[in-house]
Amino acid sequence: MRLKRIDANDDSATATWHGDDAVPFAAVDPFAGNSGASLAWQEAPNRLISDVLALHRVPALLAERLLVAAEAARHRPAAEAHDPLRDLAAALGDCLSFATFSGLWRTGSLALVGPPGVGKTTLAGKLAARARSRRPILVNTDAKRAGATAQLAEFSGVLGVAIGTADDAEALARSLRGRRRRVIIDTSGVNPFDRQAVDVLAGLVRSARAEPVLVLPANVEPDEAVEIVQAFRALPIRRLLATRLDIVRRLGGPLAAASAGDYAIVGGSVTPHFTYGLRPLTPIVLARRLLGAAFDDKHWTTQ
Ligand SMILES: Nc1nc2c(ncn2[C@@H]2O[C@H](COP(=O)(O)OP(=O)(O)OP(=O)(O)O)[C@@H](O)[C@H]2O)c(=O)[nH]1
Ligand SMILES: [Mg+2]
Repeated sequence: MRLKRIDANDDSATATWHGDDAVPFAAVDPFAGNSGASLAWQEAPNRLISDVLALHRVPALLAERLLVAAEAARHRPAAEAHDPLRDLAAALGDCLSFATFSGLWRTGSLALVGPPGVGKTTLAGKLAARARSRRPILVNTDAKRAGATAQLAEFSGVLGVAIGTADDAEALARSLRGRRRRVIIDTSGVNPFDRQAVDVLAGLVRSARAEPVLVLPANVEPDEAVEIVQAFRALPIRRLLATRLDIVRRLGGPLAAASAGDYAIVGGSVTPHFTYGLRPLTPIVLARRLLGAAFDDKHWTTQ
């Protein structure tokens, strides 16, 4: 399979041109003839990466840094010729930070924080399921909201984990005192632009001595993602988890957030199920995903 770049002036392009919304690539069968203006990416590797980053709506400054790093990777002595995947992975590794799922437990307690409805509770279930033999306790900080406790209680029944509730910082600190087990605090979604709500959340996380991990949906709009990161500055967030990777093609939002907050990208969720479907996002996985979306529209599966 080759990559075909669809050009505004290219009448023979098979896909429709929608102005700014154009999909800049189409995969073409190498045996189907050379009717269109295929991009010979071997001769223009940076053009390929630059177009792929544009497809994902990666903010201009970050895209520029990635391109410079990819160019440098290409000229490393050991680099193989014509390997945009490795070049992009190297660039991602140079320009962004990455962390593992196991590293999330450094402080023993995690607090999943983020805007409402982004998948925090579902992720709490997945993380608990992943911990297997060292099952953490799930703590809900949203006991007042109808459905919130019920949702966590369902997870707790299926996963066999203990749950607790704590509505404020003091109750949370009290309920965690003396605990040796890992704890996942499922915080209630806050409007990032409500300063007071963010401050209350910061107090809650501080009192629990938990590490706040930002949860964002993979389809968050890049500029919006940067503003959310800025709005959450009151919290010492160092890591990022993405949700809805199964229903999203463009990843500019999470990349913009990771870059703006200097967060380490850990991984993400690829299904609404709460018992499975976590995937690590390493530089090579991310590069494959970025290029894959441009090459052949493949979505991640839950397998
Ligand atoms: N397709 C898909 N859906 C997801 C994923 N993660 C969560 N969801 C769905 O997103 C919706 C919201 O998920 P929750 O986990 O309740 O989100 P939340 O952040 O806890 O929401 P609040 O507590 O209201 O702030 C649910 O319908 C989930 O099934 C995912 O990775 N992929
Ligand atoms: Mg929730």
